[in-house]
Amino acid sequence: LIITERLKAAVAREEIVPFYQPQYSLVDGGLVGCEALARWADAELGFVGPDIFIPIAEQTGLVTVLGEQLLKRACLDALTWSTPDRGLGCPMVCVNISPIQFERDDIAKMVRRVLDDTGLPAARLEIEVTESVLIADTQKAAATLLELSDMGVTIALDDFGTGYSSLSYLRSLPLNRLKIDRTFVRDMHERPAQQIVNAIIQLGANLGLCVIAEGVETEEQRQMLAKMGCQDGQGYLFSAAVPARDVHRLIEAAV
Ligand code: G
Ligand code: G
Ligand code: MN
Ligand code: NA
Repeated sequence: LIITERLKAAVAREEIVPFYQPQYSLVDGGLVGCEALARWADAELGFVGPDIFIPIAEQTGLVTVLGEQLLKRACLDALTWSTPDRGLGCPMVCVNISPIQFERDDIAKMVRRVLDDTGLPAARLEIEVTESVLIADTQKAAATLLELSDMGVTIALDDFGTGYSSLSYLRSLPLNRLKIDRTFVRDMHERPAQQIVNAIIQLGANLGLCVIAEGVETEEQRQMLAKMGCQDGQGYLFSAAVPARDVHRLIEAAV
């Protein structure tokens, strides 16, 4: 298949790069983090979305090399976000790890290697996993997350509330953050979704987890979330993912 061949070449040339979507505190407006989202512009195929090429990378095994490449790039980019006067106040970098990659590779070892190679402090890195990483081999997944956590890397549970959620994960895993799936935020004008969002926020608060809402698109949603006590938000209301070179503008614009 042509796309697989193009993808192979793009990975070899390191043409797939992270863009960054900012995450803001709904309390004080501060820029708390940037989620790395893979972007590929191919000379022949044009723009190809990660929803297309990540699954292909998973099927072909390319995801191992691509995943490490993107993580390394993200760590190097994040190092340029630190300004001396801000110190630890500089934004975290949040990187998605594919469930397939999580299952197949030794992710803890890979992350350790990348942190050592780049010199990014572990505390600046957040790894985003979905609940599906816990399905195949819960014991192994838990051990890997614990290893990451012991390094000082923080762990976010992505797309929370969809998929095969089991609340027991929340007490047995070293999680730092829940990301409320954007479908709930989208439907928040309706009672049920609003109640679910509220319940997740309360759950997070009771468990000492930070909660971030994904897919915040309207001012109304932002205000509702803030009123409900949701710490952070991310979405088109604030910004779509931007190229690495534009992140400094987001840093300067934030309060
Ligand atoms: O950025 P966008 O909304 O188009 O992303 C579509 C999907 O691809 C999302 O589910 C997102 O989590 C996933 N995705 C984007 N970038 C990466 C990445 O670097 N690694 C992995 N594993 N998934 C990614
Ligand atoms: O699965 P994950 O949560 O990593 O997916 C992130 C995806 O969500 C990216 O593809 C990103 O482009 C997309 N995204 C980011 N903000 C918004 C938003 O406000 N609305 C919608 N519909 N998608 C968003
Ligand atoms: Mn994500
Ligand atoms: Na998500």
